[in-house]
Amino acid sequence: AGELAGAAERAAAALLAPPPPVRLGDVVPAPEQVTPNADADHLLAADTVIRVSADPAALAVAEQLAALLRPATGYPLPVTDATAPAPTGGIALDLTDDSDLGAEGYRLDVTADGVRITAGTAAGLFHGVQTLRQLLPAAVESATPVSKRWILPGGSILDRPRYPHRGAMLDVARHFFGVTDVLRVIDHLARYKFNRLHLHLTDDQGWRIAINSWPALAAVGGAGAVGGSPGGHYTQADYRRIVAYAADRHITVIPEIDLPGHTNAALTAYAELAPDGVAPPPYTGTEVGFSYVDPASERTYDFIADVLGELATLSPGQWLHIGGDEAFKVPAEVYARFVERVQGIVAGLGKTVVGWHQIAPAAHADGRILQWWGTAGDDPVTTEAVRRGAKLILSPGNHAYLDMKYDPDTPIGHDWAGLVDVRRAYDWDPATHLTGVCPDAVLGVEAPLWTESVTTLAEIEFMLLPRLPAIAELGWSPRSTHGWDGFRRRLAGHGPRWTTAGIAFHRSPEVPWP
Ligand code: TNX
Repeated sequence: AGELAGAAERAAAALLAPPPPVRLGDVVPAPEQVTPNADADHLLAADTVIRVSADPAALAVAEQLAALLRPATGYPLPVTDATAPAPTGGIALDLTDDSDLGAEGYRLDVTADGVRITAGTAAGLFHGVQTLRQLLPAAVESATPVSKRWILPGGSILDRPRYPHRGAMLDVARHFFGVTDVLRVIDHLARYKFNRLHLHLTDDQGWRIAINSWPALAAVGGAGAVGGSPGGHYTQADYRRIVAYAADRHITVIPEIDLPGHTNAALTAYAELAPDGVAPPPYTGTEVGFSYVDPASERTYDFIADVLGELATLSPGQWLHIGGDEAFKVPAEVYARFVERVQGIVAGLGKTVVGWHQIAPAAHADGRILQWWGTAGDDPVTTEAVRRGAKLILSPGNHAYLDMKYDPDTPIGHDWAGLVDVRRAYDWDPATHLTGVCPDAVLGVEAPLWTESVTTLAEIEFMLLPRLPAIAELGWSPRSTHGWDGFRRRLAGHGPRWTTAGIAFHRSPEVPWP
């Protein structure tokens, strides 16, 4: 009986105990270098001030930091110019020309007297702010004031990304997701230091971006979705809003117009693009590979030049994604010449072309990027394209696909590339994944979410979390930090953060959630 009472007491004590303090290294993605100093914890206070270099982009990051911290702390956290007289301490955001930190790196120093984030760019400051956010208690995610000791663990972090391309893809064609849903996804990407959002804007089931020169694409081609769900499309103003919101979070949007296949929606709007000149009916199923725009018609290339031209104007980023996957009905030779022409159109617009790895057989074009989505880890055609100069983004279906089921019981998603649980999403190395590809050719990683079976924002979040942070860590953290046990322990601390922020996620049994 005494033993039982002891156990009950211990359980009660565990319930009453404050949650364990966040440690300096408890960050996802894992930072490059962490140097804790147990004697240097810093306590935020009601009179904490945020001081920032006099630079508009840095000032914007300071305002974002204040906006993150104000709701839960209830502190006013005024943002002031670094040169203005202010009490010592507080939080300082410093832009310096320290070239060691690169385009996205930062340094974070926490001492008893104050907190300082140093970076060479506003993007670096922004990533530092994401780290700072994770170092505060999970209650910082609360939308309303919480009474807490807002303590930051003392010490220093030096952090830079392993890869320049850290992306996620959202398929808004199979099911349409409105602007506010996309903005919320961007928020999730920003937390984990992603810097690219690839939007799969067109497919057989829907055309989701208004094109002024071909208005029926969106008006007619955007009307439907998989399973008869409501369709929809972004006006150009909507799209600009997404691009601007992403840019404010140092994320570049990469628009994809999938060509020559996956084009049934376009053909429903413009029969002249169809190989037989007949508009097909709208498609609400989930088969692939049956549709294509007529590669033998000059009108097709006018259409492509117009569409990509408008998108290039709307997209300040460097990249246009031309799809290229699963054009099963187009003969290989015809397909290669088609891709070469489209690559030329993209180059003519001053942009860099990205395509799924099926475009590999086409001739090299300056700077072109292939997105690998295979499951084999070995493909001579892709290897050869890389030898001719192509760069690679890695999205292996059996590790990085967010539409794969976690386990046999996952209610939505696919399993053609196998089940992708959190460990499978995490345990691979982009540098060595594709046999015969030199590590220098790898630009980074991308996690695609196809949405044949995903219909709501909550379902998007359920598929993203907790796998998105796994892909984030592969893209950001040096390989020396890689380790499943450490990762799942750090990841576990994010469960309460998501819950507090009202974000749905999959409580994977592989992760020791508190
Ligand atoms: C293959 S991956 C496709 C998509 C599907 C996806 C489903 C790729 C480039 N093409 O059209 O949505 O599988 O997992």
